[in-house]
Amino acid sequence: MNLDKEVKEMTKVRTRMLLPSLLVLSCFLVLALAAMPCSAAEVWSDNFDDGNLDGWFAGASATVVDGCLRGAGHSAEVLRPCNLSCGSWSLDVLDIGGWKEPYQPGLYVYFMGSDPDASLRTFYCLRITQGNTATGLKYIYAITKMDGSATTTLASGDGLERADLKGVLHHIRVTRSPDGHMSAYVNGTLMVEATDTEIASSESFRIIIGYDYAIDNIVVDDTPPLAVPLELLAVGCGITVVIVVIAVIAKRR
Ligand SMILES: [Ca+2]
Repeated sequence: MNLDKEVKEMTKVRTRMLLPSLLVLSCFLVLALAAMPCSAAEVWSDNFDDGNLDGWFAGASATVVDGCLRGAGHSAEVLRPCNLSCGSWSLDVLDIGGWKEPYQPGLYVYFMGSDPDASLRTFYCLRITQGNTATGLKYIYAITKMDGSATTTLASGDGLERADLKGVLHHIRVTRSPDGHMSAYVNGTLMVEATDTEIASSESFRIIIGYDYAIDNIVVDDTPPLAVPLELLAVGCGITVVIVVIAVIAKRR
């Protein structure tokens, strides 16, 4: 047996020895991927295209205009029963202007909250306000908590600096995982995240909006957010495919 042949034979033997563990590893990866939630489970949604606020408890200044929820006064409040504590809350928000009008309250999305009549008030809220920068304007996103006695800011993050906020469309998605990790994405970009488990249950979904905003396409979904980022999932899939291909080639030799 010449040296070349010997090296080839040794490589073959080594690959064969490694095969069982590679196959077990790939099986684990495939099973892990299969266990990931992949189908959306909508709990409720409203696109306001029916022109009304049926299903909501709405303040007098809340209204529907052109298929969107609007606040006719300085601020409007809408609320509906919702017991979701893990999953996602999505909505589209169009900034329709009125920037720097007096009494502008921003936009508060209380994605988890106690019954408004409860003696002990609790909530987690995505608070969107506006701020000045050296050359323009920006949105400021914060996740806040009311634990029954005081409101605290768990985390906050700044949005992009812009010359003007009027006409900006945000697709907002807030997620909360079973371990209390909350993330707020704006047009797919993570803006703010925090982990808190003090409030474990919810009875209501509530929004307070100023007249600057038009809200549409609210979707509440109980699919737990992915514990593993999509990028890592893609890498996992890639590794599995490579391992399977190596296994097949080695077996055929
Ligand atoms: Ca609509």
